[in-house]
Amino acid sequence: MTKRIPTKRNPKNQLYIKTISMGIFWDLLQQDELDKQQAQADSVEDRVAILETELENTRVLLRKTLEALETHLNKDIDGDGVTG
Ligand SMILES: [Ca+2]
Repeated sequence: MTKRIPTKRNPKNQLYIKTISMGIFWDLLQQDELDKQQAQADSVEDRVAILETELENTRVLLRKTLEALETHLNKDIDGDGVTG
């Protein structure tokens, strides 16, 4: 049995997390669409262009996820001195 770790919760924080979660959900849907395009792309140029878009989207999604996690835990995870 795992022990639950208490986290600092407040309504404002929860709303923020909910909003960020929806953004992340849409980002994942967009990623799925890019995956389909990637599977259908014929030329190397097309594939590279799709991969570049995917990389940028992944970076944005990683940043949003990290910010949401830092806000939720109220902790600076990436060491930039800022929480959230
Ligand atoms: Ca940080």
